[in-house]
Amino acid sequence: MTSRRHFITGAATMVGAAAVSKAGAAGIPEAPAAPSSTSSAATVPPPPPPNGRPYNPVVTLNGWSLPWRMKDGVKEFHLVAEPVVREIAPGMKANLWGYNGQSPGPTIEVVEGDRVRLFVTNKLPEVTSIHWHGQFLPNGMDGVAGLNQPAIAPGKTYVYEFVARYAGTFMYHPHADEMAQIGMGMMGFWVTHPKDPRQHAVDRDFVFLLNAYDIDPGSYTPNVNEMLDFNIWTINSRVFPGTDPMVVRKDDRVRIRMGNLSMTNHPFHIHGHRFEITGTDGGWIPPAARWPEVTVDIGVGQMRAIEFVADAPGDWAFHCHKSHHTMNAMGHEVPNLIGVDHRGVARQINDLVPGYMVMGDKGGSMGSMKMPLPENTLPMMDGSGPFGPVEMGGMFTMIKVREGLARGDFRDPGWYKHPAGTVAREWTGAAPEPVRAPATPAAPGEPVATVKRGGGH
Ligand SMILES: [Cu+2]
Repeated sequence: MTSRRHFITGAATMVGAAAVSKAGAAGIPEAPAAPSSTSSAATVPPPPPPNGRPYNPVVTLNGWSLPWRMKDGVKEFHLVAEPVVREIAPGMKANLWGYNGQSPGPTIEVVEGDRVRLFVTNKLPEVTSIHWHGQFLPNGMDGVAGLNQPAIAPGKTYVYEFVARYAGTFMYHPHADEMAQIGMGMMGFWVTHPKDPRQHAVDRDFVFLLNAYDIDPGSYTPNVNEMLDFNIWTINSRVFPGTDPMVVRKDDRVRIRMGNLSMTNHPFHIHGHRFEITGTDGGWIPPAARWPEVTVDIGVGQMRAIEFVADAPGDWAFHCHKSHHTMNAMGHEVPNLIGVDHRGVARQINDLVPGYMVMGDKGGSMGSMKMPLPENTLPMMDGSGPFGPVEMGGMFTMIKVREGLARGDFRDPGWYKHPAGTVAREWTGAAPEPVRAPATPAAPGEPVATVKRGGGH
């Protein structure tokens, strides 16, 4: 990680604000470019703050935190709204809009009480603005174009300034042509750390945004006029197996902060542990008001912070529980053919369309099937684990709990090595007689009901 940290520091010297006039540029900080802009989308654990009040930095999954310049006691950031290319997962790239070379934009980290100045340069072909979701600020800094400020025209730079009054978790996104701009990936995370770093302290603090795209198989650019029918369900504009795992040390207290800027809710589910919801974008929840959960539903425009003690070693799934949200593009709009014997039909179609393949008459399991895909398209379920295909895509990642990791070591430790006798296995001896519900199962040869898939997300 050392080399990456150096790269971040180095990146701060890369001037990205070419569109800004020379006179203006002297007064505003450089706009650092994403350290992993188009070539990779690796998680960049941020270094401790170089100046200002101390805090425990968060780790943005498959993302990074934006460096600032301290000027006369004010933290100055420079965001550049611009088109970006984001690798969604190996094998698929998307033309998105984002900030400073990446979608989502970089995470902004400040400390309660900090005076913050944010320069926003518009390099998009249309007007934009930024709304600082959840912040308490002067009305004219709230970023709703037309209501609180004029829209930022292409090529122009605006400045926002306010005090980060309360510790908590927030987001930022445009409030101009939102359907297009949020649908193209314009959003970012904002964390205001407590003044006292011991308050709300955890060992590892992860953040990510939930977003979604409608990208037709074989194409690169999202359809932004889509209202409901998205087909790429992403964690920070990445899908499994492109999502990094959250690596934690056994017995660490872990926080995961998730914000939802997609157009539907996402019930996120943890395996092997239980958690408490400790924060929303409205603030921290008092300990006495928390209860145990294993799934948290995150509504549109909401943030939830969950906390747990990672006391169970292993590779634990962490994912949206809507099953079509853990699939990629090719999993959508496919008819359900489970239980239908269509070998004869397939033969006939094969005469007309060589290479035609019957999908899913034994269930949807396609982890071991290899079929031709349009270019720049991900298989519906992908990724392989130590025991075979994982058959997951979309909003899916893992929490990897390991003993003896160093503080600040977020490197993927590989697959969990299970102690002998602790893995489910094939049973070849005599098994107890199964007890069945009294309903009669379908007799062989009887027609089996089929259900049309697709629509209604
Ligand atoms: Cu979901």
